[in-house]
Amino acid sequence: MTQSINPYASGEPPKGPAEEGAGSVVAEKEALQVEPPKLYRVVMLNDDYTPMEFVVYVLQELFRHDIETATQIMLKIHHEGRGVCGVFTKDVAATKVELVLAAARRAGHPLQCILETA
Ligand code: TYC
Repeated sequence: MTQSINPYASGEPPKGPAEEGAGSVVAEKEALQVEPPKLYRVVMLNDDYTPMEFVVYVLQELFRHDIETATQIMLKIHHEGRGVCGVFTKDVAATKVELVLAAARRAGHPLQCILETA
């Protein structure tokens, strides 16, 4: 006898509705309560030494802001002491902070950047 690869082809005649439920597990139609992921702000801090151009470059390259938005954010940080670069899930936000700090260190600038819960 040849074996069928169709798992539903048991060779038995199809079961009626009454027979079908017997002994089987029924998945309850319960709405799964999936919480939205927590979000984190990447906040950049002002200092007296990092060149404005470097901050604008970082905001463009690492946060994908266009040059106008990057310049506005940089000026806000410069005038107000801090500014939000973007809002992300935890891992993404932590990676962005690491990338900013690494780029600043490599370039010899004291630029600081922190994570905040959004
Ligand atoms: N205050 C810096 C300057 O005058 C510019 C600057 C802006 C530095 C934003 C850091 O996050 C910063 N060169």
